[in-house]
Amino acid sequence: MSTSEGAIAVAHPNIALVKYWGKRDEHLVLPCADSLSLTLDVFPTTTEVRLHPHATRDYVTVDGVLARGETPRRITAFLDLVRDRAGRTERALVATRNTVPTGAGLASSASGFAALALAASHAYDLPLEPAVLSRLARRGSGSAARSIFGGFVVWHAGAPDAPDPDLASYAEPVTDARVDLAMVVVLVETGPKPVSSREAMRRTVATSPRFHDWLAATRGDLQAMRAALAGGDLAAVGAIAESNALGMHKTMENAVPPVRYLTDASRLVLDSVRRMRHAGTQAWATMDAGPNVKVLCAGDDAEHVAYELRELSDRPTVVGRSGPGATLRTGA
Ligand code: 2P0
Repeated sequence: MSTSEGAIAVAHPNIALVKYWGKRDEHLVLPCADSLSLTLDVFPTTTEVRLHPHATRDYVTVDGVLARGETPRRITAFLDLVRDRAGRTERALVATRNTVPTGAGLASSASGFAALALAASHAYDLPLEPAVLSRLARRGSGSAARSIFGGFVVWHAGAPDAPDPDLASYAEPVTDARVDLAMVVVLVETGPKPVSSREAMRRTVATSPRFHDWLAATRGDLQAMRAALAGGDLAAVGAIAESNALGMHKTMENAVPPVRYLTDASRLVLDSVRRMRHAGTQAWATMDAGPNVKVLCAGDDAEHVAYELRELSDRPTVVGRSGPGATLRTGA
């Protein structure tokens, strides 16, 4: 929905097959390397931005509860970017709802800032074309740049020596992918993250002796992943994604002090995935800044893989498939 004074937008999380881990510019949220993801059709975030001309500050509710601290601070900083560009000054009421199970650590900042970017740009009468919206969402949270688009998406880091590096770093759909990929999310644990991904990335860049090797490896993975998607090679997609995720975790585990998101329970799921693979099921794992494991498989195998993982891990599973980009909600 979009009127002169408010808009509602919906966006979904994305899971990276080739990860973003490390910024070269914190203020502009510019990554060190390109990344590539699949936007899912589960766990949407719905965000309403309504202008409030008489308010002296922004108000933010998350799932109906007034938010305090870091969340409203980041949202106000983001709205300031939109207001600057639109030449507007009104404060706003921002109401956001997630359907992610509490503490699932499932990229709610990606869906959250993608939905906020779309709703806020319309509320402030600043409709933006998708690549520009992606650059804007990036300023809220890097991975949000990718959730502007559906399906497979590549986020360009942009050349460090570009005349305006901000202009060069945006996401766009991968149009030649020929793989039907599903992701079975295994909800390993709930609870807050030990360290935010922002701080964890900062620490990894500054202290991990593996960081430069990680960058070289992930750049190679990106090229190989694009070829595997275009070639319809599911086994290569799965193998590259799993090795990229393990490499990212190893890199941050070598930071000082180490960043450890994977728990014993995560490692048990990883073992189950390996055993399933040895038994002939095409399945590979990826993990982000939290203990949950997402298991990649063919779309046709997803229900069977979800069933097996539920039996093996005794944890809930959710099947995610290729989902849409951020959309305005109409008729609200
Ligand atoms: C990714 N992650 O590519 C990587 C892999 C988590 C692991 O992007 O600091 O919330 O707001 O730009 O995007 C999570 O970090 O971090 C993330 P900021 P973001 O999906």
